Amino acid sequence: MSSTKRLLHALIMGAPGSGKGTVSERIVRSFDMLHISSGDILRNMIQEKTDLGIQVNKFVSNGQLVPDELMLKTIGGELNRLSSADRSWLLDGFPRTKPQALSLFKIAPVQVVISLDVPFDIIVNRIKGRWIHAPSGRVYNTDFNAPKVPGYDDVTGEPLMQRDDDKPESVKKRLEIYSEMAGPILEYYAEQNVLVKFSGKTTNEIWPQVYKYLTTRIEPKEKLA
Ligand code: G5P
Ligand code: MG
Repeated sequence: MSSTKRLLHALIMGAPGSGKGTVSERIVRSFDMLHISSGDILRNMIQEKTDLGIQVNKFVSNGQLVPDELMLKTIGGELNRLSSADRSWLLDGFPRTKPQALSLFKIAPVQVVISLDVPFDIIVNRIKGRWIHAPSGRVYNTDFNAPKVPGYDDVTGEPLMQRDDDKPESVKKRLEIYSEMAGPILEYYAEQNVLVKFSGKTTNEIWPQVYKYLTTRIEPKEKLA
């Protein structure tokens, strides 16, 4: 098998609103990779009001991190499934703390960490216009990638919603937590030589760089439009 056909286990990191979900959607459209978002998993549990969903809701809706032990309970099964999956995958939103990174290393080491670097003042503005389709995790923005019919998902036609944690006070808290927590994790992955940083003010500026890089690691299923 040629090296470009090998399975790729990747993470996407970046501040809240930096475009992880948006870039991930483009990655899975262009490359045969599974996208697993810890935030989407948590929001689905919260919406379904499962026992774990009720426990995590108080943290998520206030913009706080879910404690590590509880987080591992919610996502541990998914990580074990990934470790034995015969697919390339892209994990979005996990790990968020050094202990989470160490747990992930034991279950499923990663070969690439895509780090998105977008200025915070730009992020605050774009989060105000975010709408999501919660069941799929598809993400829209009234200024950037508006749905075809305002308020409804392009694929299913179901109603879109705004996230509880997109209230300005929660966004501020999430950005503060990211500034505090991300450094040690980025350092940890830099030491492993798997960290690749992509900087820009818009997703359209960042995406071609990510696409070009990933083509050096995995065969694309479609050419960049
Ligand atoms: P999440 O769900 O992981 P965050 O806070 O890390 O949430 P978020 O908010 O989902 O990240 P994103 O995915 O980086 O942001 O960004 P996005 O949704 O793609 O883009 C943001 C908006 O900008 C969208 O409206 C998009 O359309 C628009 N946009 C994109 N590009 C552009 C552009 O170029 N221009 C413009 N104008 N707009 C653009 O985590 C949520 C919570 O879950 C818990 C925590 O409570 C967390 O706060 N959680 C965990 N807790 C502990 N440990 C973990 N591992 C956890 N994972 C989740
Ligand atoms: Mg996201």
